[in-house]
Amino acid sequence: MGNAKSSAISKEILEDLKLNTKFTENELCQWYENFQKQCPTGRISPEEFETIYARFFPDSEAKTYAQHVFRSFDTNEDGTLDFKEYIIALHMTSSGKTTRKLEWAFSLFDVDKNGYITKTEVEVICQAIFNLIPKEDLPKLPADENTPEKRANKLWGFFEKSDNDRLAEGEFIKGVTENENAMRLIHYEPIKH
Ligand SMILES: [Ca+2]
Ligand SMILES: [Ca+2]
Repeated sequence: MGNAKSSAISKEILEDLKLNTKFTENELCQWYENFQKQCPTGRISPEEFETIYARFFPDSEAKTYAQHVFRSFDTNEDGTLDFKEYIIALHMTSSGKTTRKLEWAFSLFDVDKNGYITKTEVEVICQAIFNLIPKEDLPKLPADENTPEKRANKLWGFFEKSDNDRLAEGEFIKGVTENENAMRLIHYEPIKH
């Protein structure tokens, strides 16, 4: 679109985002302006997203995790993040309501987007989370969490499923809501020094 720079945020998107996030109209318009400056095409590519993400994790290998996060926010599956998807991402990773956050966490773990989480998918995401942990923090991890496999086993164990079972969204949300260790293990949390 030739007039991308001067175009304002569409009313439809604005209303939708006001409804689905706690951001104000002013904040959303400000972000839209910044978004258009930094991203004149109006779409964030996976590579751009990885670059943005890497800045938050200068001491780690954030690329695989960034790819999974990207996938989970690309809700229309067109391979890019538009403004709306980007704002929802921002909202989820900062101030989203708990249930919405857990719905997002479910979509992060549901790698093939079939509506269920398998143990293999838990292993894939645990590996990506593991890559975010700075090397010097690895020796500080509990003995039953100090490899991606152990972390995945421990997390999967909280859901009381056999290795070949699969986990629906409601079971996932219930499981992590009822168990603070499960809640902790689905995210990367920096070790407090
Ligand atoms: Ca998209
Ligand atoms: Ca799946």
